[in-house]
Amino acid sequence: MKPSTSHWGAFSAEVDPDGRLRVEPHPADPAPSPLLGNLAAALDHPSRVARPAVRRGWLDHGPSPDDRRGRDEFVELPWDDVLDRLATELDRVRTRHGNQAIFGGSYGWASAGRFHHAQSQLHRFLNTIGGFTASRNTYSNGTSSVLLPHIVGDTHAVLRQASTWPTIAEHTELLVAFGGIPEKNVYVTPGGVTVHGTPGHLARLRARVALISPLRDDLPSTIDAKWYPIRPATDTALMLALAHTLVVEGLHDKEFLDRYCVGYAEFERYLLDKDPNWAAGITGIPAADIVALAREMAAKRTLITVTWSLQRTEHGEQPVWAGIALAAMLGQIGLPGGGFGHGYGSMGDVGDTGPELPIPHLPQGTNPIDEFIPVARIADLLLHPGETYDYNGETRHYPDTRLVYWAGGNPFHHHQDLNRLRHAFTRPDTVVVHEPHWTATARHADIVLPATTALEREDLGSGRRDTHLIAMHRIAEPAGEARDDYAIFAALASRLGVAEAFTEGRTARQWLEHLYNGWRGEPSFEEFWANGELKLPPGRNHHTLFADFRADPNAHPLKTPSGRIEITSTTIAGFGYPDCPGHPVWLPPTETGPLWLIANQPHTRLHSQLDAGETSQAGKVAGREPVRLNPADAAARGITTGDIVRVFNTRGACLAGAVLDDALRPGVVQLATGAWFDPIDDHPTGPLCAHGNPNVLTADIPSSRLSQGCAGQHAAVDVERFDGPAPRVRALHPPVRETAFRRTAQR
Ligand code: PGD
Repeated sequence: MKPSTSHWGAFSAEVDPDGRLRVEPHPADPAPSPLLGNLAAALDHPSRVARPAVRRGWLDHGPSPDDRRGRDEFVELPWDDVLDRLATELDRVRTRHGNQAIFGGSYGWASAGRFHHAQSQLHRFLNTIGGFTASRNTYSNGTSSVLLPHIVGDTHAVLRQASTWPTIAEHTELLVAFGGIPEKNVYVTPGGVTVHGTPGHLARLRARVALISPLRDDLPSTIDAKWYPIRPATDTALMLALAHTLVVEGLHDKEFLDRYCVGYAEFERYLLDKDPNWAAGITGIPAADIVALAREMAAKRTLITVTWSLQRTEHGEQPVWAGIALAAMLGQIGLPGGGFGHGYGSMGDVGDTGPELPIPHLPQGTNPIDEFIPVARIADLLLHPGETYDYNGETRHYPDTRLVYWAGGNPFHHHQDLNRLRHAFTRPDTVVVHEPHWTATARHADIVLPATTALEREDLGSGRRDTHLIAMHRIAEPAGEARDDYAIFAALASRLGVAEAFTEGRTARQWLEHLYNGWRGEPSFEEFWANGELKLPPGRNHHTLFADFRADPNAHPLKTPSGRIEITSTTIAGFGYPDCPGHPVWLPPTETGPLWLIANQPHTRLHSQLDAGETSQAGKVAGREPVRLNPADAAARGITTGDIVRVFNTRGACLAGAVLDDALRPGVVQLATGAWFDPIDDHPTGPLCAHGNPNVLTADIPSSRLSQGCAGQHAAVDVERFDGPAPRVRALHPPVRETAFRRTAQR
């Protein structure tokens, strides 16, 4: 067995003599992730890209905008031929249009491994050839990462140095969890996680938990909680009514608000008519429950947590900002077990006790081009070159993009309104994708280069707050003709005359040694590699967010303009954005519909990764992604568990497999992200995704003009039983002749 790691946990693995991948979780892991069951598909699934492939239209007619992308056939060609063509095209674009015409934002999680991190490889390569238009922020918390600097100054502290679980377990008496603490997400940390501590911490919670979510299972069933089945997208109204109750009953901490905050008076004036009856009508939570919860919050050591999913919505700034304002009114920010937290249950490292250490990484060099887009504006970039948009107080414009280069991400999974994205992808001259699998993004490219998976190469693996650095050994030979992203870029760099600048003369193994030695001298690289891992020094068990600030706000001011928590921000007010004014406000969603879709993270895979894997496939219903409905909504539509249903709105439609579940409040349906997009253009009911990708339904609108974050978590939809002949799901089969891969162990 050889050691390796993934975003969802460390493991050792080997290929059996009969060709089967055997995987064992790391012995120190008390709660291994079920997603390890997907790994075998990373080796030999027919969806692997076996050989370099070029789209027929691009090959025959050359680079140009083309609406056949995603509908055309592919021609497999030898590596050298494709690399020659691609090098020529990169040179044409940078010479004729300038490097800003290359979009290399290439968002995506790719796989664990510090050196072969696909996005870093791409950025280093593009920087070496003169730069590219980049992307900023993330789909995870792109709204908060723009908002928080204005409100509490330090995004890093909130997102990465949250109060730890042991501190919460010991001190918190009441945990008010907006969005809950969904256990499925805590198995995942970017880069890897060796010891999954959070499930154990959750089991040890002593606090009473108020679960505020439309989904009852947004909290482990072992936790005894009161469920407040709130209407989606209305948490801000509930927070404002809780704040209102604190004010009218004199339960707010005036001293804390005076000493540690600015702009409270203006917010209090706004609160005057936001009483519990007003909020009950919006949220569906009875006014008496709101009053009782506010009183309990004031009486107990209370931690307010808001998941990242709540900011992945239209007006996503508001629940984060209102949650901070509410916590400030309770006056417990900086006290153990009290205050505010953001992202518990959104990611494995939030509240974790592992060390926060710099981990070796591939230097990306410097991008000479200063153009960027907020990451979720990709379709606007391609559709509206030259047009202006607002972002965090700036007026920016979209550069004219001729070439899109993607490695390690799947925009046809992660972006919203996929039919609009398809249209946007007709615009560039050339689209290049490195992928291990024939994902929808690969199918919408002109040039598809087969990339190895982490099991097929050597690397260093460790995540934020990981307890170990893992020597990721090669477990199997590359599938087909797949090459490492590094090898692909090195070959292109050589054709473009910058080989030395890109590789610095090192092989991949020499890079690993170089990165390791630059990070740590002891033990030697050879020893570390032979051991298979290095245990990192322990982190801190107890930590309270903003404890220093609370102890002495003058010695430890926040990095906001005032040095205090900005309940009203004059900076944001000064931007004059109606969709994000100067303090937290209630802004209703612009869409309404018979049902409200929650498009959340799946529990059977990470995003769209390894949808072909066993764990992911075992979760499908009628061969499609499961959509959960409340039994009352299902009965009204004549739907029963196991039916194929059509989920639709004005933007698009998808098929899914129905599951009836009273863990959803009535009026809510839930369809996780990540089923590989399988578009059918000419279906009699209109275009649809046969497989159940919810991003055909979500709106490609920003959370607001402030952050331009993605709003993919929600959509107004309806659902009907699908009685006709159901189209076959083709997404897991390659668009070229199928290759029978044979797993072989690495010798
Ligand atoms: P992944 O499925 O992880 O999704 O979006 P992201 O694009 O990161 O895609 C990673 C891709 O990289 C996979 O296709 C994988 O095969 C490929 N890959 C893996 N290893 C390698 C490698 O070594 N080299 C190369 N070249 N490729 C590799 C995730 C994004 O989706 C995120 S982070 C969030 S939080 C968003 N969440 C939502 C949401 O809540 N709701 C909706 N509706 N939409 C969302 N989209 C966002």
